[in-house]
Amino acid sequence: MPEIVTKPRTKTRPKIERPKLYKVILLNDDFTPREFVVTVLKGEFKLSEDQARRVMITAHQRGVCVVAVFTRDVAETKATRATDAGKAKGYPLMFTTEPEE
Ligand code: TYC
Repeated sequence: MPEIVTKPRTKTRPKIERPKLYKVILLNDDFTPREFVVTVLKGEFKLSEDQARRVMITAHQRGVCVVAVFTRDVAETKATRATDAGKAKGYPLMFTTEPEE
């Protein structure tokens, strides 16, 4: 049987930077129906009924609420799609993004 000779790894792996993360933030307004906000949070951000209600109520009471955190592209795409879902119904519902510290 031929011997299997493995040489120790000498190459160093290049360090991979962790991508910066972005928060998607829900803003309160006086017009969008609560149920519609909950529906958008479940559909676009895959929140459970319970999570969606808590996020909606927090934004309603405090003015804003962090919905979730993603890489920049995903955060911006979801914020735009969720804002557009409100716009399509004539609501001023608004999602923004901001980088994490
Ligand atoms: N404030 C809205 C109302 O009373 C409900 C609402 C909650 C709208 C959260 C937006 O981000 C929001 N109908």
